[in-house]
Amino acid sequence: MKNDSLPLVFLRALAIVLFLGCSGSCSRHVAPPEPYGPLPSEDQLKWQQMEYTMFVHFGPNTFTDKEWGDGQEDPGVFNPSAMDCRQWASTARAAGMKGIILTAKHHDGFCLWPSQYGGHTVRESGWRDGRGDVLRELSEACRAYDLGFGVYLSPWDRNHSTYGTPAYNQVFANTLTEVLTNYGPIFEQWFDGANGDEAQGKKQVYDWDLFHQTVSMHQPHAVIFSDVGPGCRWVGNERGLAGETNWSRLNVRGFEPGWGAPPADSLNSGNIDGEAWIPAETDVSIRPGWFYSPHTDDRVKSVSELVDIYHTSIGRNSNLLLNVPPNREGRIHPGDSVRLMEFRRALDACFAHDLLAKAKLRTTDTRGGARKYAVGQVLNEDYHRYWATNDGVHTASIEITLAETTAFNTFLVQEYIPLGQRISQFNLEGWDESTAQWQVLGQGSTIGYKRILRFPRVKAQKLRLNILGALAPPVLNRMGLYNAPDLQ
Ligand code: FUL
Repeated sequence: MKNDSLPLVFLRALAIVLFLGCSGSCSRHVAPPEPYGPLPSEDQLKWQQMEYTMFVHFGPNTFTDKEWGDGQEDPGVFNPSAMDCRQWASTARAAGMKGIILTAKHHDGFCLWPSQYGGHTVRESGWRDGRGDVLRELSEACRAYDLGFGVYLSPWDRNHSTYGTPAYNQVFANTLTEVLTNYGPIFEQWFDGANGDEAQGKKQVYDWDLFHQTVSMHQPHAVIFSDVGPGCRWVGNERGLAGETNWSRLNVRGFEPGWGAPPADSLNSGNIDGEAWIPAETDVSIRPGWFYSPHTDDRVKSVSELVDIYHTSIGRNSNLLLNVPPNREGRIHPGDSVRLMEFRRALDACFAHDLLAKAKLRTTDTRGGARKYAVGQVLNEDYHRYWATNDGVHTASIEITLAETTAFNTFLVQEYIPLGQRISQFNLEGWDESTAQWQVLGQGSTIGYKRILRFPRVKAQKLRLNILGALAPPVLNRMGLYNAPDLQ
């Protein structure tokens, strides 16, 4: 055995002394902030982190130029000539989307899989000799491209003979079961509340409890979308606009999807005192209609419209579900896919280079003075590291000093929502050298999972984020600063 030399013994002793010293003060345990209000489940958090997904409206309406089929269409009209779900998936992937939600059954009742609970399906269409199954092809394509697969099933069914009778609820639950048990994991179950035939004398009282239980039983991780969640909620319009104030909490007691939905402004802005965590999802189409029509080939939204939608949805604490309807070949039209790639490039050009990478940050408050909650955590890529303030501190500032005077026009900030949504008012200021004053560049109310402020380009070296109001001590896990190039 080799003898330790004197300096080595000395160094070891020093290390032990330092370690013991540190375990007293350096690693002093400071408790994390108490959670505030209702919280996202793990599935809701994963869903929120997907941010951007593709909606696909496809079915007989694709071939008939209709938005709402009446269910009397000859199933033979459904006949895509060059069907290719892998093309949908590769397009979604290249566009930066994280999943695809398909209209497995729209209001016309036509099933895109050969359902045994009805006679109005791909089987009756003759497409692929009646042996086709769009759900099979798309679920496999999504797996191949590492995308989540979700389904929209309309409870409103203008074809099924039992619709309008109590028996229909079980038929719908059986139909759901078929979809939820045959195509692998479903990340989102999309329910619209339409009950359109009520006006025409067919009143269906939907058994929402049965529908939700069916989803929970077969796909416990699926996030359920509807006007009242429970997983995520409709944003209250189809124009791509989440509320400037947008709480991920909603009061749902006494409400139900469709006619009994919460008021549009609650859907749009959530409720500050909402009893359940039900974040907003913004669904909007890249074309004027939800279904493909050759008449809208030249009306695909422009890049600047799409960038605006990005900012009024993802930039306002909402997920974006962008509808891209396949054409009569069963493929995404080249005009739509080119536009999606241009949109992607515009987003990358904005967000690729974070100007805060080398910034110095200072704050008015750090929880327990602990490094674990230091303000530098907002530059850390680890989602679960965050800056937090002491209990009772509901207003605070973060001062940012850039390496040099820099031009920018976009600011991003994220609350650490596993601990709830807290901030109710904030602004961003820039230090104006010429007047030696702080100048307000942008302001907002809620932040939530993600908030992005856009403002006219300025040059500054110093900025200040002021949290002016919060329901509990603020907790931020991300900040970013960007200079988005002007769109052509
Ligand atoms: C609504 C439907 O009536 C529209 O046709 C479309 O599917 C939209 C996404 O949801 O409830």
